[in-house]
Amino acid sequence: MEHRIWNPRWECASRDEKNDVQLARLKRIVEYCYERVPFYKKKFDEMGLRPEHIKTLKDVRLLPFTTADDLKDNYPFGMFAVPKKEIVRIHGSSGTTGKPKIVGYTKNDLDNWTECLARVITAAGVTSDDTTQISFGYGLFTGGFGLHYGMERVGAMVVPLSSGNTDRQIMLMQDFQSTVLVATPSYALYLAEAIEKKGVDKDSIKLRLALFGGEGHTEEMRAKIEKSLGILATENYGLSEIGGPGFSGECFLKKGLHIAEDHFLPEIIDPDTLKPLETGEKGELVVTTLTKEGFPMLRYRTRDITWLVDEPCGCGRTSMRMAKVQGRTDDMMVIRGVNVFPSQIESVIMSVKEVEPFYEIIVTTENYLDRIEVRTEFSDASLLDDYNKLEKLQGKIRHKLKSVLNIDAKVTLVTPGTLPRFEGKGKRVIDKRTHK
Ligand code: DLL
Repeated sequence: MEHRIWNPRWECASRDEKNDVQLARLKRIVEYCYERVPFYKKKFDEMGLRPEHIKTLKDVRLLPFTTADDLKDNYPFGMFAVPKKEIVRIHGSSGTTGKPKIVGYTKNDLDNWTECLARVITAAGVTSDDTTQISFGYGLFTGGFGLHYGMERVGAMVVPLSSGNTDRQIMLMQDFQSTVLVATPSYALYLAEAIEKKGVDKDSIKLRLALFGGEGHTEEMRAKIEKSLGILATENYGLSEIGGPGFSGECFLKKGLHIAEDHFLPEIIDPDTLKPLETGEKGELVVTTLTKEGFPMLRYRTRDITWLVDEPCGCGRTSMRMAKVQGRTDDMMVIRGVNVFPSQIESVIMSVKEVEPFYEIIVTTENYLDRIEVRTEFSDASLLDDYNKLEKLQGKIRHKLKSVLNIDAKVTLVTPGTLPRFEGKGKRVIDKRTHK
């Protein structure tokens, strides 16, 4: 198979070359923000900081952070750097409650965004021979439109199905002989299950690749979906605040997500002390956009936990990579003093062969203590008639959670098909605690 690099000029540039362009762009964007965004001007003035203080790349550390609250406070258009007239597209965060975080794109922003996606898409192995089914929601969510335009730029045939209506998705996937699926891993899992349940002839499905994004998933979960759909799945990452997907994506080697360093400057910080961490150290990803005109961001705190890898990849790209996101700082649950990420529970569940890859985590307070319940579906329906076996399996999972994560969880096994399935991003943690 041919493995193309969309833009070798930038994706294979030397570290020096990249640092030079990053520094020039950093200086320019800092000045631009200072002049055009009152929020930044005020912050700089309060700190006694002037754009000319930025002399090296490390000086990015002098800049103030930007947080989700800053976006909220300036809702909807307060942080735009150009008049509304120059904005040609709006997108926003996918949260379902409260006001969305709104971001705007100029014509150039859309062009750069599409370029970044063309890189991610090509790195995943998509070519102009592919037919791609886009099962991300189209709308304020950046996933649908972002991947859509990127696919078109690469020359793939786009089937813009959006999410939901699973039977129809399967029918059209067969009729159009789709070769690529773009979806959240949760939706891909749902689709895979539906294909299985309907008894669809596997030979009538021509999928070979999937591009997952919009949420994390464990390697174990990825392996299950890959096996069930008979595909290779790569993942890509981004967030609305920095423009959506296109920030980073895996190549077919799946050894970290390649970052578009000519458009973004990544940093890792300690989320508690806010101190910068070195390449390879795990912490919170912070991103400065280097080329955005409509909605530039200086040191945006993503809340996503990862680390950076600065070594050339076997695919030929030299880009800085980020490790698969380990979780969000705000997803971490402290259960009776033990830090637990939902992804760790997912790993344990995925390693138990007698259960389905569906689960739910319910956290409550009982007598002032945190209590965690993990619900998952047993695979073998005949277990319903055998209480002893069911109890034994429950005990086995409970023991595994205890030995791997050191948490004492209640494990509830439920009938196959009863836990929620998701058409977009999954929501598997229900935290009912009064004090978190
Ligand atoms: O989810 C952008 C996107 C769409 C990325 C499609 C990739 C593909 P938001 O709705 O603003 O934007 O949500 C951003 O989703 O901070 C992460 O916590 C999470 N996220 C996105 N991609 C990944 C990933 C889009 N590959 C938030 N792994 C981010 C883990 C991810 N988490």
